[in-house]
Amino acid sequence: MGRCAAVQVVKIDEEMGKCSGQELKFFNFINGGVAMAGTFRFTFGPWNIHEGADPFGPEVRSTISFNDKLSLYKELGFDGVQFHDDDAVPDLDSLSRNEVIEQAKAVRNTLKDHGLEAEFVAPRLWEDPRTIDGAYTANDPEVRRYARERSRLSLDIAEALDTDLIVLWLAREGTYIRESKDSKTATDHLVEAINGMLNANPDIRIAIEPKPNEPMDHAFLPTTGHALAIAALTDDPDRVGVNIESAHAILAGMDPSDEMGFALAFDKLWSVHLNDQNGLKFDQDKSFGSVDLRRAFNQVRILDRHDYGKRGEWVGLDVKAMRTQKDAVSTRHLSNSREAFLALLEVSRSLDQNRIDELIAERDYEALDRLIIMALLGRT
Ligand SMILES: [Mn+2]
Repeated sequence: MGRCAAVQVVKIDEEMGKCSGQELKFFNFINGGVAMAGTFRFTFGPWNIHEGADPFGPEVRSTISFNDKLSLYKELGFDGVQFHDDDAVPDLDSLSRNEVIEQAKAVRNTLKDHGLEAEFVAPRLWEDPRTIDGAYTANDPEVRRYARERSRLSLDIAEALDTDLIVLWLAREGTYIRESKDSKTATDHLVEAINGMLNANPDIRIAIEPKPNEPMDHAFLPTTGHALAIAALTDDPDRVGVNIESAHAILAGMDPSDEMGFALAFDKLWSVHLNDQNGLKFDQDKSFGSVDLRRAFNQVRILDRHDYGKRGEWVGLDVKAMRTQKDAVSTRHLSNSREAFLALLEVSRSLDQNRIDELIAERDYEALDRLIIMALLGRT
């Protein structure tokens, strides 16, 4: 946090040098228009550029090294990097705490060389064999202890990378069968784990990323409401918020923009994972807006209307390239998602709010519906 609006203005001037004509038109529009409202900075995690393996087939693209990925960020229009703990420090379980910190500091220098910043660090607690049946909520106390220790290393990595944000995607904190864990006890264990992090570092903030299922049948913190409610049970509720992923909200049967609005009302929306999802199936991480343009529009609109980004929050994309993409075009999902966000932002800001207010006052929602559809079709 703490990145002021003035810095963002400078950023946007830097950005303009490498913009398309259409984007320049957009920047001119906002610079001359709505009082410098919301200039957004974009981020993604290195896992968004990947080899294309899925549960039914092997890798189909060559591996791009972490450093080579970093050199792609700027040209794709991104200024920030999201990290799993082991994206920053591979094999951290086999290293001493000092070694972990040293390696993370080296990554921070590499980021600086690329003109990039770290947005957050997320402890990856779902791949180690010990965490097969959960990490913080495992029935085995030794596993829970491992999870808490690894999480504390994430705090060290975050500090070394110059970010105060930890994201918790609680992948295996749930059940395959109801009787295998007690949900009251599991909630207590989650609070205990979060308290361990809050008390280990007084500056760190924790953003829980809710998801209702996958890999588990049922997850213990499926929605934004659950995440904000558990914050209230912790030792420092002010330092526990959310990272809302569009697809996860859709999988929970929620509208992502409503989830975001709810978190914004609590001042707890500290990160987003924008993407899209085509109905109730496996988590797809499709490009932003690729399934439901109006749903994407409403996410952009709620973020922009309530000054998301003004206090340093990043617009995070969590999108997966289709397996069919060839190597040379395997990053298009990222630039396309960012472009969709900016185009939808332009649509949102071009709307005649007075006319919308009139239609709301008249309760003529058919006319409002048409106004939005025509705006999305570019027929205003
Ligand atoms: Mn996802």
